[in-house]
Amino acid sequence: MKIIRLTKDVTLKRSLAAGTKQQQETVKAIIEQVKNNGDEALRQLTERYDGTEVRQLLVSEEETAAAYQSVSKEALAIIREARDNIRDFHSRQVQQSWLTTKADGTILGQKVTPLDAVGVYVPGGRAAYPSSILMNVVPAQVAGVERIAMVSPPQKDGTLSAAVLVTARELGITEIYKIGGAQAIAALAFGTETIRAVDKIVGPGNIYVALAKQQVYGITAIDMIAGPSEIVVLADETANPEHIAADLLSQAEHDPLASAVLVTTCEKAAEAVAAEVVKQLESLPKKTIAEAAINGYGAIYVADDLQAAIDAVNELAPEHLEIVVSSPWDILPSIRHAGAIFLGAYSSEPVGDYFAGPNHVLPTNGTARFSSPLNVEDFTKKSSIISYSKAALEAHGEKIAAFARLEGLEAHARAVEKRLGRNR
Ligand code: HSO
Ligand code: ZN
Repeated sequence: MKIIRLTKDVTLKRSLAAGTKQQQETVKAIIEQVKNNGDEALRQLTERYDGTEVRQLLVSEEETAAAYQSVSKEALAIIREARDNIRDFHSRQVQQSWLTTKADGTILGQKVTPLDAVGVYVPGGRAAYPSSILMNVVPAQVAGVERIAMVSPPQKDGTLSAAVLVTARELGITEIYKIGGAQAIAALAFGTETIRAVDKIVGPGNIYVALAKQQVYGITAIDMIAGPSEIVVLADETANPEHIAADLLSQAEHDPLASAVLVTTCEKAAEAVAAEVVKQLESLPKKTIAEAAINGYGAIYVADDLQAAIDAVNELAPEHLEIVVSSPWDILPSIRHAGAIFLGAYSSEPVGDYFAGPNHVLPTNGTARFSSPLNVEDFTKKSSIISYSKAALEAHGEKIAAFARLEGLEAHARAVEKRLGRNR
């Protein structure tokens, strides 16, 4: 791993997948096809891109029940415990509607309403992470979303993976369609004969899914488009190099474009972690991916002091930040930009990926400067409540009418004045 002395103007690299013109065009054509031909287009596109014929798009009760045979009791218990932790954490995010009243009888407020219908995209193959299903579905359920439809591309034999079906069932999701790619996004956005349109689409996917989400945005809402995983570890001389290296590799194994960065005040720690990374890479099943990430966007920065290290972290605005220094809680107030912050020697990043409760769908690509983890609020919207009494309108109506005339909007002014007994 490159060891770099941190200077003021160091720019911390990151990656962003944009999609080629050709990919954009392909996605556009797929969306058109689904819009025009509905279910039939879905079947044709599934045959072309997933190499399988799917007559029945909706997963049957029997398929889900059968999936339980391939998931061990132990795995099921872990999924359930993680689900409960995630539910518990997210229930603290629920926002209440509120009303406030003034002496003149004015009532103002905010009404929180869950979205009616949400679509959750679950990628196929090895990236069909049960943990991501929990992270995308639980906040929607806690928000009170009534209809949650899941889509996932079928495997070559026309089925979905057992882990996906079981996780969905453990969440009480019964509306699952065997479709993926841009065509699934189009179906959720525009609806087909069998699939009703949703109000928001969430969940990770490949570049075609990301582009499709961008193209249907406005017809439906979408979540943020996730970039490759990122981890920054802020460490001093007290950190265990073996542990730090392992944590860096945990995100490196996600994607050759992932970024794994150590910012440290200790030169010796930098060297020890670099050596450990090389050593630990050797035995990793995903060595090729992790190695590409480490050599690509991986780096170790050595800072002159803790403040310089903190500045670098804020500059990076990482998806995940681990603070592994002697007093991590003292640093916390200085951290302004990070999706999830892990404090102390035992808060390894995967604790948050799977189990602790906070969401693992986090802002990437520096968007932690202005975005938050996926949360319950993402599945609600608000309506403002305004109720004026006669006394309130009489007290303030003239000013409102005057403001309207300031804007040259006479009809606005008259609407208010009519109620003040002034007819023009
Ligand atoms: N660390 C990933 C989420 C994940 N990890 C899923 C394991 N499974 C988000 O950057
Ligand atoms: Zn992860």
